[in-house]
Amino acid sequence: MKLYSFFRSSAAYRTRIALNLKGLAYDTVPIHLSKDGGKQFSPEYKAINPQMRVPALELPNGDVLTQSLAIIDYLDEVYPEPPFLPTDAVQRAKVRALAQAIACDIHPLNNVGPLKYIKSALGKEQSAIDAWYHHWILLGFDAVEALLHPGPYSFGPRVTLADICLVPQVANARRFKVPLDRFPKIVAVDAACLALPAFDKARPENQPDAE
Ligand SMILES: N[C@@H](CCC(=O)N[C@@H](CS)C(=O)NCC(=O)O)C(=O)O
Repeated sequence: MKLYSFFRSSAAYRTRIALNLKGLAYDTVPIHLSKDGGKQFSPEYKAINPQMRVPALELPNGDVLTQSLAIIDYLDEVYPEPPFLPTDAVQRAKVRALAQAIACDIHPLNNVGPLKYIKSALGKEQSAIDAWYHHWILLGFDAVEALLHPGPYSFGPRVTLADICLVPQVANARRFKVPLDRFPKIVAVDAACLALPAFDKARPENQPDAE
């Protein structure tokens, strides 16, 4: 398998964690999101992922999957061990809700494209962009903190999809110096996950394209 990835991309980070948890080997194809205006916009990459975003996962038969949550679902369906969702339907819904709170509500607001647009098209200063970034993470994390039941992972003793989404979002928050002291549960879950080799290996600084 080939993973089109960027070391700092949190959507790619989710996918790397999922691949590592399933014990699947893959080759990383780095797509630099800012060099030369962004390699994601090259015609070659657009042919791979018309959405011009990472990640994309190319399967051995040449099929290309996009959207980290869809890729992670695929991996969980095809490689069921260890499962990313609990067996109980209510717990499954809670895990998915936390994953979606991050992937659908928090992450899009502080993604590269929208931040670039605020800066160049709307002409905002970096301080305004940082304030925007902090605002949406803090608001989102207030809800995430209330939803978590660490034990030691987001929803008990097994890693789930919720952890796969949470850890990369915490990494983003730390990179942008968002204070995390009011989120003790988030910080504890993050630390428990990062102690696992599958999470550690997926960290941005451990990627072949890390800068
Ligand atoms: N919902 C998508 C988000 C993918 C995404 O937006 N990736 C970002 C990096 S984290 C990207 O490639 N951005 C490029 C751009 O906005 O130009 C997923 O989960 O895969």
